[in-house]
Order: sequence, then C-alpha cells, then structure tokens
Amino acid sequence: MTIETTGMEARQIQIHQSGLEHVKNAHQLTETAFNQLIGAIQSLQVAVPSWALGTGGTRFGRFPEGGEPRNLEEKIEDVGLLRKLTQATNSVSLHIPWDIPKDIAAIQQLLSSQGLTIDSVNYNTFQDQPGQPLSYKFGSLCHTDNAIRKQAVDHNIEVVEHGKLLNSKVLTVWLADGSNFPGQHHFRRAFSRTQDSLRQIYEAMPNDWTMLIEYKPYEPSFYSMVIPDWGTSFQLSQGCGDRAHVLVDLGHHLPNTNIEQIVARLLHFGRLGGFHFNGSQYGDDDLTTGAIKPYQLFLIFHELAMGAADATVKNPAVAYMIDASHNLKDPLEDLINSLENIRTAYAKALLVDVKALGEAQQQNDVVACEQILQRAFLADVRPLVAEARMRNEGVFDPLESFRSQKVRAGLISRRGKKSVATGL
Ligand code: LRH
Ligand code: MN
Repeated sequence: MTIETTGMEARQIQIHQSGLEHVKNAHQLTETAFNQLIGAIQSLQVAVPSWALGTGGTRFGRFPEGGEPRNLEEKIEDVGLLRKLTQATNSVSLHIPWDIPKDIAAIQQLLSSQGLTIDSVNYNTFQDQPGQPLSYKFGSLCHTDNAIRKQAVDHNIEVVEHGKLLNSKVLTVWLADGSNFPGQHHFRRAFSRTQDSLRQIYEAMPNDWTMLIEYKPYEPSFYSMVIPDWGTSFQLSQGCGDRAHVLVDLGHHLPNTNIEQIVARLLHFGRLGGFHFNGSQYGDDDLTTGAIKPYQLFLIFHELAMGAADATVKNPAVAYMIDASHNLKDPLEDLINSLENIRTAYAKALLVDVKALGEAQQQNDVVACEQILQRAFLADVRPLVAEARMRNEGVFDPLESFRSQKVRAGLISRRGKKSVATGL
C-alpha cells in the first residue's frame, strides 16, 4: 500500500517553524545542541511486536474492526507502513509459534523492501500447541518433571534457530510459570530448576546473542510467579552469564511501584537489557504507552538519558520494544500513539538541565530539583518530534495521514472485514 508522505500546508509549516523557535529560545538551545537533540530523537527506534497488529480483546470480549494482517507477510507490511509514517520503528519482534516464517528468502526480501529487521524472538510455553506431547499446565522451565523442562528448553533452542535464519540476535524469555495456591510450589526448588533450564538455553545460544529475562508479578498465575520481580530476573541473568539481562515491561509492576528507580538500579548494575513499553492504570493492561502515566514515562527516559551521558555507567545497548494489545483503538493508530508518546517522553528528558539538577541535588534544594524536571516535562516538544520524523522522510502528522489516506479502509478492502491476526 503506497503512503503519501509529502505535502504540508503553508499554515502547518509556519506553526511548525514557530514551535521549533519557541523550544530553542525557551531552552537556550544553540543550533548545534538543537541538531544534536533532533539526531538523538531520530536514533530512538522502537521495535513493534508482531502479536499486536490485530485487535486483542480481553477474556470478556473482542471487537475487531477488520483488515487485520492474516500472516507474517502482512504483519511486516503493517510495520513497514508504521515506519514510513513515523520513522520511529525499524524492526519487528516475533513470537514463535504465532509467527513461524515459512519462506525465509521471501520474508528477508520483504523485510529489506520495508526497511525492517527482526529485533527479538519470543518463545511461548504459556500455551500448549496442538500435538504437543507434554503439557505446560503446571509450568515449563520450572516444571518438576525433567521431561517437560527438556521440552521447554528444546522449544527455546528451536526459537533461536528460527531467529538465526532471520538475523535476530535476541531471545526474550517470559515465563508464565507460577502457582495459584500456597503450598503448590517449593519456591527455592522452582527457582533452581528455572536457573538450570535458563543456563542450558543460554549455553545453546550463539555467543553473539543476548537473552532478555522478563519479570511479571502475576497473571496467568495468581499466587506466585517464578520470575515476579526485577531482583529475581537480575539474579537469573547473573546466573546465566554476561549476555543475559533484565527486560522491564512497564505493565509488570504492582501498583505504585517506582519503575524509574528500578531502571536506575539496573543501569547501575549494568544489567538493563530492554523495555516492553505500554500503559497501565492497574495491572498488565497493555494500553497505549504514556497514555495513563506520561510523567512516569518521562522520569524513566530521564534515568536513561542520564545513564547514557554518564561514562561510569557500563550498561549494554538497551532494546526498546512496544508490547501492547488493542481492544478499542485501531491497532495501527494505537501503535502510532505509542511511538509518538515514547519519542515525546525522550525529547522532554533530553531538555532536562542535568548540570543544574546535579547542583540542586547537592544543595538538597528539593523545590529547585522538582522545578528543573517539570520545566522539561512541561515543554511542548511536538515540533521537535515532528522535525526529527520529517528529516527522515516521515510525515508531519502520522495519525492525520493514516486517517486522511483511509489506510484502514484500504486494508479492509484487501483483507476483508473478518480477517483475524494471530497474537494477543
Ligand atoms: C506477558 C508479555 C510477554 C509476551 C506476552 C505477549 O504478559 O508481556 O512479553 O510474551 O506479553
Ligand atoms: Mn511483555
């Protein structure tokens, strides 16, 4: 589907230019600092999950709007469309077996024609597949039965093999393993079995691959999860090796958790591997990133920006991915919102006067500390994000372009009203 990416009306150009001038003046940005900031925003590329291109729904209901991608090829096309509009994504995360590539050469060709690569591969032992010999009902990598642990380890190694064929170098490990009732699990033995299984997978990975270990406090287990928090994920990473790190899914925290402090800790320990960005009010709601807690997202990027600018921080490159599901919004509009909100939070974080903040912290001038942060957070950085996008041949307003060019109607006419995407 061809997307029109040029053509800003004169009025829009004038508003955009004055918006840029305002940010430059308000934050005394030299031309060099301004161009560095635009460059930094352009470098922030966020992977889109292959499992979030359809209407997920909840256990209570699902309200698809049609035109959903019916296979991996159409999913890659949809992410390619997002790249053309936003210039904020250049890779796709795959979930196996939902997205097993059939014709590798064709997929490679399609990916490069869309300017995309495969980011991470995700395995799935939270469902039993048709014909699967042994069930994961009572767990997978932590299971008491060695044969089931072996089946799960073998599945992970198979997922790595799929990833190698598509030049991925990242295995994301999320374990649904846990218990629903006190006494069901021996917590220490379940941890040890999981550590042992992860070590086997880590050793089977090529030595230029990275393992990202994702934690989650509950769901689908509702009394305990084997990997409930960053500390457990951190310990398991250390137990595997230097190329295993912690993945922070924003929705995987109990209410009122200070996620930005967890990010600072993991940066400090050099084990922050990546993010699954999404928004949530209560649990793992998988809503639009930054839609519910934009200040928290800003504070997370503030920690990332400070960490990146601090030579004492020895942390690997951080992987940025979205992990969301869509119930009420058009999946592609929701992803455009998330990509926009993520770059907006980063741009605001880059406006923080870190030197002044450091001095105010040294003086314990609490009010000044807060004022310095809020001055950046309250800045209107939309012109900066738009400028970064358009300098990469993206459009002025991706959402407006998506709607004015009737993209969803086009997808429905090609794929039908009833097409259903695999995923959540
Ligand atoms: C678990 C999770 C994990 C994915 C799944 C789709 O809640 O965040 O990252 O495997 O969602
Ligand atoms: Mn996730």
